[in-house]
Amino acid sequence: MSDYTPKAEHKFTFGLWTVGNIGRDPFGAPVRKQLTPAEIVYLLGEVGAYGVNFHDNDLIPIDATSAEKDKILREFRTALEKTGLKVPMATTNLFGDPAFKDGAFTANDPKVRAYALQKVMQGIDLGVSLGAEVYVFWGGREGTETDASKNPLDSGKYFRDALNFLCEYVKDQGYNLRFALEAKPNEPRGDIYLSTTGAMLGFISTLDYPEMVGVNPEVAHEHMAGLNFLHHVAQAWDMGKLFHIDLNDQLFGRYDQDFRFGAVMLKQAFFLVKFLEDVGYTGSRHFDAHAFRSEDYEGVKDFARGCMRTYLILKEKAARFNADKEIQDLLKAAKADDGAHHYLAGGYTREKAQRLKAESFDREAMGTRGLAYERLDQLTVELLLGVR
Ligand code: GCO
Ligand code: MN
Ligand code: MN
Repeated sequence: MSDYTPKAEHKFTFGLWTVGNIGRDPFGAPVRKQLTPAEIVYLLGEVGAYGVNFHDNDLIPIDATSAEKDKILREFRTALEKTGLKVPMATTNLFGDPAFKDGAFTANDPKVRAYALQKVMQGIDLGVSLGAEVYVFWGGREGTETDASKNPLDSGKYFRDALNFLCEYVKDQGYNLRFALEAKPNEPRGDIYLSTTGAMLGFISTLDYPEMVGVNPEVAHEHMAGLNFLHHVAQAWDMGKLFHIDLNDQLFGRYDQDFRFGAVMLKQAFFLVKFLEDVGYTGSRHFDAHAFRSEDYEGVKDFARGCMRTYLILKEKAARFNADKEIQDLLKAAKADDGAHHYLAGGYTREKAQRLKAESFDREAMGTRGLAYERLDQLTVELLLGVR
C-alpha cells in the first residue's frame, strides 16, 4: 500500500480564499462562518499542506485600521511559525471593490489605474515581507461587457505599462520576486483580455522585462474555454514560463466551478500530473478550488485532503504508466524508428536538404499502418481504474 501523505517536497499550497471560501454564490448566502487568516493556517497545518497564499485583502481587509492590520499580521505570523507553513505566493484583489468595476490596469479612468498600481505595490511589499517569491496577476475585471467601452489596443497598452512599472518597482526594491500571469476567458467580466495561457505567453514577449514574468495556468480556466489544459502547460514549460500552477477541476463550457482537483476529468488530471512529474516541475502545486457548498469545515478538510491525495495517487499511477512494459512497447512501436532519418537531427544543411529531396516515401504504407492508440488508451484507462 502506497503512502499518500503530503510532504513538504510536494509543495501543496492553498489560498486563504480557497479553504476559507464561505460558500456564497450568486444565488445564495454563505453556508460557513468566516475563519480568520490564522485559523485557516491552522486548518491547513492540520491537513498537511506546505504553504498558504493570499490576496492582500484576504489577509488585511481593504478598510482595516493600522491597529487591526498589526493584530491580524501578528496572529498570522504566529500561526505560520507554529504550523511551519510557508507563503510561496501572494496576489492582489483587483476585482472585489466597486472601484474596479471597469477593471484595474485596463480601466478607462486613469485614477483607477493609478490606484491599482498603488494597491499592487503595497500588496507586493506585504507578500515579500512574508516570504513570497511569486506574485500572481489574475485580471478578473480586465475586460469588457461591450467593446463599445474600450479599445483593446489601449487596454493592452495600459496592461503592459502597468506590468513594466511593477517590474521596475520590484527591481528598484531589490526583491526576489517573479510575476505569474493567470488567464481566464470570462467571469466576472463578459470577456476578459488575454483569455488563454497561450495569449499570456505571447503578451509576455512584449514586456520590458520578459524574464521576470511567467504564467499561472489554471485547469478550470482552460476548461471553461473548451481547451486542452495540458497542452498549454506544456507550452509554458517549454518556454521556461511555468512559474506557478492553479489546480482544480470542472467540465468544459461551464461557469468557473473550482471543484476539488481530479473530481471531474480524471484522465486529464492524470496526464497533467504525469507531465509535471516527468519534467520535474518544482514550483508550488496550488489548489485554487473550494469545497462544495454542502460542506461544513470537516467537509472543507475532506476537500483539501482530497486534492492532495488525488494528486499523489495520480503521481503513483504516472510512475506505473512509465514502468508498464506493454504501454511502453506500444509507444515505442508507434514511433517505428528504424534510424533511417536520424540524419535530419541537428538542423538544416544543404546536403541534408538534397538527400531528403531525393528520397521516395511509401505514402500508402504510412497511411495504412495501425498505431494501436485504441489499445494504448484502453490500457491507460485500465491502469487508472486500478485493474492494471
Ligand atoms: C478565479 C481565479 C482566482 C485567482 C486568484 C489569484 O477564477 O477567481 O482563479 O482564484 O487565481 O485571484 O490570483
Ligand atoms: Mn479560477
Ligand atoms: Mn486561479
